[in-house]
Amino acid sequence: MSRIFSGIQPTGNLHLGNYLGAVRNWVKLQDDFECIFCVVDMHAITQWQDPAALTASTREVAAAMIASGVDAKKHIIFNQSQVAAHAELAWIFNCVARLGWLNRMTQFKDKAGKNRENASVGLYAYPNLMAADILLYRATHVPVGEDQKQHLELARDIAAKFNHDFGVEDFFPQPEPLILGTATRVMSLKDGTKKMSKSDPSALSRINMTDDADAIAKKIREAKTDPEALPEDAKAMEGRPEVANLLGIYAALSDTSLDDVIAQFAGQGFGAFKKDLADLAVAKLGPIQDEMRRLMDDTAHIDAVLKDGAQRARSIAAPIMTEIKQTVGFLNV
Ligand code: AQP
Repeated sequence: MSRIFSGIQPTGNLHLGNYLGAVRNWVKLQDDFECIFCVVDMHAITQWQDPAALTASTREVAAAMIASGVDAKKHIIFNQSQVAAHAELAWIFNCVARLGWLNRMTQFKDKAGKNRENASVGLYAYPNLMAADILLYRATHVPVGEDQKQHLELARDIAAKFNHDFGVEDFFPQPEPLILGTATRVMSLKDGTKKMSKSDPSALSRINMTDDADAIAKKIREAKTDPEALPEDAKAMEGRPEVANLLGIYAALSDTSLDDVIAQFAGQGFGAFKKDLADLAVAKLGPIQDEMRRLMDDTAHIDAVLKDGAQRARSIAAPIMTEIKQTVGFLNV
């Protein structure tokens, strides 16, 4: 069976975009793939994280996966730092990847911003760790959003260069991107040209997975729109990114096509639509959020799930890591 690796950073504020763009789709992949889902805490610390908040967010992301329907017995859920081989392989890949390759990574430029000199070395080397995450398990498929495509390309380049440099053809597979038709790119509720993001300073820009019904309704009510009525067709939506975003969220949450949602609300005002959208979001997210809360109150259970997952992840990784070390020429591995 083909193997999937995918991850989410426990950087706080897990949001509707993480759910509709990632976790919800993972649930659908479980029947067709062997899945390894990782709370990537080592990626998270490439930017400063308060230690207690990191611990809490790690549990929150795991709870969201379980509450959304990921089967932690059949598949693997664990937090990255429990499997030391991620760091070991990332170091080897630091020595395989070329500076020129990393210099081209747009996410580093975006995240480092103007203060590049002050960014951590970890943020710069982040794509090498991501390549290690995937290749440590010889994963064949990686569900990726647009923003991660460039990093996956880099993982493919690293795999090919390792195979070539050490004369081990096909040792690492070329991991394939899994572009999911059902994945929705959710944009900020305050700016339809920016993706909904954990790190957006405006709390009103995103719906957090921990928001209650009132908070969800308030954020949708206050979401940016424009003075026009809702569009009559998809063409009339052009140049109205905030409107497209809200309609897209409605379509994703109701599992209907965007065209059907446009037809349903064509010509109406935003008041009634926003109320319907808020009711839909509360109805769909509510049961998941209730289960998340229950799980987060039972930290011993979440910790046990993550420990069990890590143990199984280690047992897949260990023989592959031994082979990698032998290939590199490390002694007594
Ligand atoms: N707005 C989004 N719409 C759809 N999918 C999204 N994802 C993130 N934001 C959206 C998907 O969620 C998964 C986990 O993402 P991540 O935690 O690795 O970090 P990210 O992509 O950098 O997410 P954020 O929320 O934007 O975090 P910050 O603000 O810390 O950078 C990925 O599959 C991602 O595509």
